[in-house]
Amino acid sequence: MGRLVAGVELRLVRMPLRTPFQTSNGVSTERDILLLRCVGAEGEGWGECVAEREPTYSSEYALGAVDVLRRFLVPLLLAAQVESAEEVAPVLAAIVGHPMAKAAVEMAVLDAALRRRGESFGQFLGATRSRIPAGVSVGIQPTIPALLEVVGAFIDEGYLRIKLKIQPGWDVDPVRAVRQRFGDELLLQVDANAAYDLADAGTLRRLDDFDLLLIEQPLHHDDLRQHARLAGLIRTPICLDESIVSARSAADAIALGAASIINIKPGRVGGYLEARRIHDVAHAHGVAVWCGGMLETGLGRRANIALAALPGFTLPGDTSASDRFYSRDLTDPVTLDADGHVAVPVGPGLGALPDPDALDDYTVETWWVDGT
Ligand code: OSB
Ligand code: MG
Repeated sequence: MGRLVAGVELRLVRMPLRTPFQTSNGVSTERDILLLRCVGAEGEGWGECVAEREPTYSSEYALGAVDVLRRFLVPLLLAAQVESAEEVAPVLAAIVGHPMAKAAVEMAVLDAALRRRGESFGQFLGATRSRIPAGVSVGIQPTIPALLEVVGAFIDEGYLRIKLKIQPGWDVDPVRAVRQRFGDELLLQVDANAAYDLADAGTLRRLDDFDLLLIEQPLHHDDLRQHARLAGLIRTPICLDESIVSARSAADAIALGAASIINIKPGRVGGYLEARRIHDVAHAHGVAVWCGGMLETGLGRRANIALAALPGFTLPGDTSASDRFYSRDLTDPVTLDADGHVAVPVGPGLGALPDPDALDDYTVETWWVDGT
């Protein structure tokens, strides 16, 4: 067999969002996404780096990922002549940090390896379902009436769980309004993106009245101990996102009582293999997990859906359809079925490729890194 990876193409794409997406970190109107295509003797594989344009959700950002990939990670990958995705993380471990950049490399190698042997992401990861329930993440809106309209439209489309972004000043009132309008049966949760302090426990406790599934990342990334304290002060289960960067930190968070639920984002934890290990650790401890999102294209979206079909993913994830964010995706769109589920892809690898025209239209810049 020829080499799995002979060269790597990096491609920065810029995709307009259908509507602005606002979180406690700021508002975005377009998404910059770095794609990584590894090219080998018998085919190619695609990876998607979830780093955003600016380092507001994590310390990584798209052009920073380009730099560390070109300078360090891709040369290491090419020199190692890997033949499987399992070899990637050990090869890249010499470089500290940069999990999103590393995850994109591993994803591309995994896609190439799986396409070569005709296996899907879902088969490889251990998916046990052919479709999964879809949730949707709803940004901070200008007014409560606007929020009710947006949430109502998502419910009409079939979404089975609503997540509201919150921040100080946009928390108790919007949550109450959504609960009142859409009823007690609605699966509802909130995400603070680290916008609160332990001193805000009084405000956060007021959310206990609304029977939320969970509150996601109320406090700072590094505040594991304080999340554990907060868990003793409020009834709403605490779910961690930003704080969980590896299977090790997941084990720590569980042991400390800082999280009773975990949001798994493969990019944040260095890839799909580490994501599966977090699933396994959490599952063994009876901690529920769900699959988060980072406004992925149809590539990363499909990989996330495959992961979310593992047995420990017992809560609906941010695994929405392509048209949640994009009028025109890079790939065939991911769609919702009649009862609010998305299908686990079945084709080899990711089960889809970018459409060359869409790719052309969205590309801002490309770089080629080869082994010579
Ligand atoms: O905290 O989950 C988050 C988007 C970008 C950065 C962080 C987050 C999010 C989302 C959107 O909530 C999830 C999605 O639907 O892709
Ligand atoms: Mg989050």
